[in-house]
Amino acid sequence: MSSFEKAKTKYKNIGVDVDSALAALSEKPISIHCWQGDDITGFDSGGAGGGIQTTGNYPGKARNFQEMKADFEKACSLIPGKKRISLHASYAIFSQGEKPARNEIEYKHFAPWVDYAKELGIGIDFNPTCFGHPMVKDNLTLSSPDEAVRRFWIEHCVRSRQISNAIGEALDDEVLCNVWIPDGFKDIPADRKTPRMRLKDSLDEVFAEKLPNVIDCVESKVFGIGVESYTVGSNEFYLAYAAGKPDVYTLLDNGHYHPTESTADKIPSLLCFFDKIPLHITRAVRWDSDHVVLFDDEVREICKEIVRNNALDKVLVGLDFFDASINRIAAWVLGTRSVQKALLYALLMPHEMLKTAQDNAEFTKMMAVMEDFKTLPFGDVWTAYCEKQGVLPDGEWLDAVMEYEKKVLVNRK
Ligand code: RNT
Ligand code: ZN
Repeated sequence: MSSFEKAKTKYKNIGVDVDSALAALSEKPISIHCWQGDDITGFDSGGAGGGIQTTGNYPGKARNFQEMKADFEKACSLIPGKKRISLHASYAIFSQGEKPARNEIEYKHFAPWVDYAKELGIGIDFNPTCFGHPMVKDNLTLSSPDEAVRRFWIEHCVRSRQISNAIGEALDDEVLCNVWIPDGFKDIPADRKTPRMRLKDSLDEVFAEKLPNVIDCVESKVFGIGVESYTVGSNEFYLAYAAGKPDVYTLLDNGHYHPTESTADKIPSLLCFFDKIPLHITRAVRWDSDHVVLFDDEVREICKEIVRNNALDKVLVGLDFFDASINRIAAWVLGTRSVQKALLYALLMPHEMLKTAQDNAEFTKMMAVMEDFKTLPFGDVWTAYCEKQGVLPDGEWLDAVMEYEKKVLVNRK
């Protein structure tokens, strides 16, 4: 008997069917963020900013569309299951001599991405880029008191939604369009409400047009570097905003809450009221540092909540990390595979038995079953999944990345 067959029997003994877990996992798309490929530099000379930053200077980052495509494809070849690519507006592709402002971008600037997505057979998600730009004034965009600034970013977000819709039409798909803005103050504000009222008005304009191929969402945050004291788009603000708008959802980024808050626990709360929950899975080390996602407790808890609430089709799983200190392709592969591992881990749990135990107040049984589950042969199931999906298992994929680094990345000077 192979180790996989033995593992299957062990899971069967606790009432779990491994084959259906693997089938469910293979159907769940993960939206992989393009910005890990070049440290959020983008193609329109904007770069990061607005309280987010990469650290590190690992050689070989993608410098243009061609290089990013090649790198992303390399990563995809080592990642099992379904994928999507999450684009930022700053990754627009302009033809020679053309340089439209961010409030002038059009679908045609993303059509090459659509061709690429078609080639790979993957979907696209989209993000307006409201940072790393001279029109961010005094750390404000959609909440700015300067009407020219506010209008500029409203136009940018409107265009981003229209582009998302056109991408969705071209791919016969729905495109998640996520609005995150860096707006905030470094020091104690004198007025916390007026900027929020301006943001509310801006969002109303941004979301005014109904677009059938777009899933709209807003992403809150606690603080950023340089904007430590106050964030206009706080959790309460956006949660209330989304609750009042039937077509706007609130995105959970697990780096955007106070360190002892559980993002996993927010999922079942939101599921009581929303039919979709977009996620940015990241790893916050002491702050929203956006380290590469690992197969750790936090990610496992998030995935347990997705799976045990039968919400695989409701929770839109996206990634958001940017580490410039390690091989960027390995970062993509590790981060994505970690989330998939956590989903598989959750799919292998005997949720019905545990829920019944909870209802029967059998808390001793609950604790023991959860604890014993941890030493079941999960690794054998994951390895078998990688094999079935035709991707290298743990312990082998890194060689492929290193070979690519030697052949391709080191030549990028
Ligand atoms: C910033 C937000 C946001 C960005 C990306 C690049 O704190 O998490 O999602 O990381 O849009
Ligand atoms: Zn995020």
